[in-house]
Amino acid sequence: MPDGTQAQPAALPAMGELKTHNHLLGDRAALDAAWTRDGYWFFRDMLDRAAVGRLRAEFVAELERQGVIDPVGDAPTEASVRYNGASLAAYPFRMEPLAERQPWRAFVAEPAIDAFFTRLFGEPPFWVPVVEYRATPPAQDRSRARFDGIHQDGPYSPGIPFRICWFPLAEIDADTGGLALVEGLTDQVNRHPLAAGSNTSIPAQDLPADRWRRTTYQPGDVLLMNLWTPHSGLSNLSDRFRLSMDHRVMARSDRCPLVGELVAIDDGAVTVLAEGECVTLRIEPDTYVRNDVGRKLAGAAIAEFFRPGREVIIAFEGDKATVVRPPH
Ligand SMILES: O=C(O)CCC(=O)C(=O)O
Ligand SMILES: [Fe+2]
Repeated sequence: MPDGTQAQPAALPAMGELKTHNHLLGDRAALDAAWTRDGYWFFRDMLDRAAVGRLRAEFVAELERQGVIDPVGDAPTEASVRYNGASLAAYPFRMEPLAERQPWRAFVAEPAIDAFFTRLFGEPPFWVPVVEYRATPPAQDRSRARFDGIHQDGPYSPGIPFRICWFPLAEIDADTGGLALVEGLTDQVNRHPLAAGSNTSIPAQDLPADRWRRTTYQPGDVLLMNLWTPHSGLSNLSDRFRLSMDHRVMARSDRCPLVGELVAIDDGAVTVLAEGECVTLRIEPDTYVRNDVGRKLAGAAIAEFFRPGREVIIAFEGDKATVVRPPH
């Protein structure tokens, strides 16, 4: 390195534009082919903007409560929700107060939203209650790499074949960051280097530099991603909040996990009350019983972490649980 220069974060690869898949809606075979070829479906401006606006209003109200934006009153928030510079020392970076209110439930129950996904799948959707509410303020450290962490979602939830469903809630342009993905890498392989048995971020240089895609996202757009598609959030270099929600969706007739209230658990079995029915499944040593940060639990640690009454998500084969995880 020449004298006097500082280590710079690796430059962001050039970003191509996402394809749109709007024209494939209603054509099952073409949708499936695009899913395996491209690794995503991007639907531009197909969601009801008023419904998306009602969800955004919940985010905006929370940002006002946190004191990090000025009250918006009647001003439109579709394009911009500006950060007012207040301290972020106590800012809930994972929007915990919002997560507790579970606004996703009202959102997916909106008739227009439900109708879109029912049309997409040709049957009603099943929403896996794994949801992240993101209201990302401008990056404090503007010199760090723009990739938040390149990953695939598949290796973190083996056995639950959901589709990631990423909703921009206000405009997200190149400065605001948003989501970037690698197109056409859908082989079912874990691309994460392992360190001490755990997945670590995928290095950008392990991926083809000319396949990165993003777009200027608008409320009303939705991006669904294959579990094997490498992707990353990009840091926010704008002066406003980056607002998005990511959720996980399946078709009703897919192999959906059980979602319900934990009745009992130990290292040999789990009983859950789901849709009015009590179901007991075996837990074996290779059952991925995981905590909220993805660590596999065994023995007494299982009953210590999972308390009866809490919500659990369980994937299974026959009478054996393959994954037991909390929603968050
Ligand atoms: O929104 C982000 O920054 C990342 C989202 C993501 O990784 C996902 O939806 O799976
Ligand atoms: Fe992800």
